[in-house]
Amino acid sequence: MQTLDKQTLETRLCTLCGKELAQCSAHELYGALLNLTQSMAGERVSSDGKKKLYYISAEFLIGKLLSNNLINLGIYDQVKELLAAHGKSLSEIEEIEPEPSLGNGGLGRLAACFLDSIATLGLNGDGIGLNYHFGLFKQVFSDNLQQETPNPWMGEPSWLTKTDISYPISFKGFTLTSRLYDIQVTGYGNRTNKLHLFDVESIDEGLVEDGSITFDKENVPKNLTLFLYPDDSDKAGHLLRIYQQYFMVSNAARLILDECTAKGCKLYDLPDYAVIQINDTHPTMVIPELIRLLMEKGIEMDTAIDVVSKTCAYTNHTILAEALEKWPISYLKQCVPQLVPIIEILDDRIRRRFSNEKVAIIDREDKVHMAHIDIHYGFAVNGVAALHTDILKKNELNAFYQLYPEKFSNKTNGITFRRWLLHCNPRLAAMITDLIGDGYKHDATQLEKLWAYQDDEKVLRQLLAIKKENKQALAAYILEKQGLKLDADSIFDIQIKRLHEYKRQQLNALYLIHEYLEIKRGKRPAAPVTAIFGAKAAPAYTIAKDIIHLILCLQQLTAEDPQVSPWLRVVMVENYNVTLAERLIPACDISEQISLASKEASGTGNMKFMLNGAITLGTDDGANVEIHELVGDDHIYIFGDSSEEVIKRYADQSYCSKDYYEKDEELKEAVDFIISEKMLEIGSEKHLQRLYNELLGKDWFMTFPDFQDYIKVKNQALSDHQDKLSWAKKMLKNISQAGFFSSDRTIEEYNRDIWKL
Ligand code: 26Q
Repeated sequence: MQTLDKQTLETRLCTLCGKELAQCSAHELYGALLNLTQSMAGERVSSDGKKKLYYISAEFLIGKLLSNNLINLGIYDQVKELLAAHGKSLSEIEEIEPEPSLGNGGLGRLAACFLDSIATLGLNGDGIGLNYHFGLFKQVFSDNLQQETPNPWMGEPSWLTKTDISYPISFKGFTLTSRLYDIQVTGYGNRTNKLHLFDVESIDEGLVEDGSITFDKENVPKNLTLFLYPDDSDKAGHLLRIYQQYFMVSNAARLILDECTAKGCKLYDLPDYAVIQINDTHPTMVIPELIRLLMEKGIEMDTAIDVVSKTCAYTNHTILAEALEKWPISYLKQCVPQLVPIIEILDDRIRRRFSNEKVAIIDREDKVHMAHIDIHYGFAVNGVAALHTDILKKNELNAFYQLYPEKFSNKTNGITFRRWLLHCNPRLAAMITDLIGDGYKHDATQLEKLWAYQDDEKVLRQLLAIKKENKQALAAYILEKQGLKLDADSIFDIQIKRLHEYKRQQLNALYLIHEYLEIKRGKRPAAPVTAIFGAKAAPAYTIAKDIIHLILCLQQLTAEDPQVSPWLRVVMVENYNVTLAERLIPACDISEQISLASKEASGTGNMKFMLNGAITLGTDDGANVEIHELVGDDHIYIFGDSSEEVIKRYADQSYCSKDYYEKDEELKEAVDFIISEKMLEIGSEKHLQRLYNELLGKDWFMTFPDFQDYIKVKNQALSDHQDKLSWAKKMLKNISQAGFFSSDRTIEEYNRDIWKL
């Protein structure tokens, strides 16, 4: 770990600011600290071994960088103390930094955790993605509805460094010039790697009208890197995604070939120099593009295909059919015609080898199945949690598993403990260090030593006290930002994740309606509860936006009813992002992980909550299954149908939500309440009625069958929370077993089995 003595640190900061620290504004200090960390990170050795990993991803949800970098450079405490000595607060300075808006949810955050662990483990590996100027939209609430506005995040000073790397990237009818920007990735006490973000030179932020996220979707030279996942409800949106994806991977492929050639690689030995991890199907076009570029350089097609197949590996993050990318070949012809003959040959070769239509690349409707390219023409395929990988092998990708059993493996996701413990929960981290030393910071499995304190009342009470302080801090923050006054003595029950029907925020909402009605009947919960949500819905995802509307109406309903509000409050935080997650997770008592079993590939929020001493209330889905195995039945609340039952119910098409509605009085009452007079006074009939119809007519993610069990198990958790010491023991068990979910472990597995750096 680097160290700076106090005097050197002060001198360097004063020089950067050009004045005494006490005289500096928070903004000036932010600039100086950014400068200092960048130069310290640059001073670290980043010797390039022969082989390098390239992690290509459409998203990198990196979060704010200042504190993370200070921690990873080993100077956080020194900086904080120095500033305090001059009357300055580091947390005030942290507030100034805008959060980079380069991701949407789990997949992007995972990529960011992985970059941290790759650098921390001293591995030679960079990320490659796009430099979206407005990133994912900013969410604002008005009239209890989500509204989307642009989220500019690139002001000065910036963590981005402009490089002199640039490529001409051709599309049908025009060529764009790219420009590479880099962000340093500081490992915890180890090397500095890079996040490479490509941009277009001709980008025009002026295309975006003030306050709106609409823009001319046809003007690709000016719009290509404006937004992440722009509204893709129409053809222009789909084409724009294809333009973005090709731009990302063509740049990536050129950079990789240039770097390898500079190291003496002869192109046919590319697999000795590079391994490419394809994060979901979004970067899949890197396969045909690399083949094309190798052929341009004189390599014969058979060899090119062979070389690329030995270089690329693919991670699957979903089993939802609608999320698996399939592009009409006509769209590819329209945007990137140079790839089409290659994809046709790749398909042709597969059709000659295998007669099973299911494994074809171009299907009978002339759609290109991106995942199929990855599986046939990559050397490794992995799922992101044990259950997920099993389902891929047994169901979704079974036909491929039969062909290539040796390509498949599981890599259960992980999270970086630097951000998700040391940074976001310094109180808990300090307590852990006091008890077991700081070995756990490099070897997370050492957290198991905490279990020795399972009957130590002092330790258990300290854990409760820390949770309480974190809840008070969160309550103060929400009061300041959203004007909502929360009771830090109530149970904080939190569901924060992308809004999606399979994640079932609507099931949570139905429970809250049920509890509201119970309280109105005079039946109070075991303890006061604050139900907190955070979620963005994709702009074109109508039902998801209706669910947000329902939750916001419940927020108003519970806040305004004096009979209910002391016992039940509903709160939805606006513009949920990494920075908010860092405040919410340490303050959580109950972690809601209630996806329909079989649908959540892994989840990573579940791991962050566990590490911070929240108890999981969840289905046996994704990585919840592994959490369940690690902590045992007594330290988790599991409910609902199993993944086998759910898969069977889909297969035999036997589910009819109305049957449940008609047989279950309490369920019927809760569903009907959505369009009750009371709700229509608060909300919009259009949205509420549409959601009601959706639930009664379809309920595709089967909330009704799990409703009663959810109520029962959740109420059990609320009543168990009353026994403080036994609850604290559950917390301790969860923290002590969380080590498995360090992304350092995950990355070691990727490197051992796939990358072999
Ligand atoms: C695809 C086609 C068209 C438009 C958009 C998309 C698209 C965009 C984003 C498809 C998927 C995503 C993001 C997926 C994602 O975040 N998946 C999550 O990945 C996490 C890390 O592995 C898992 O923990 C979560 O379970 C999984 O949902």
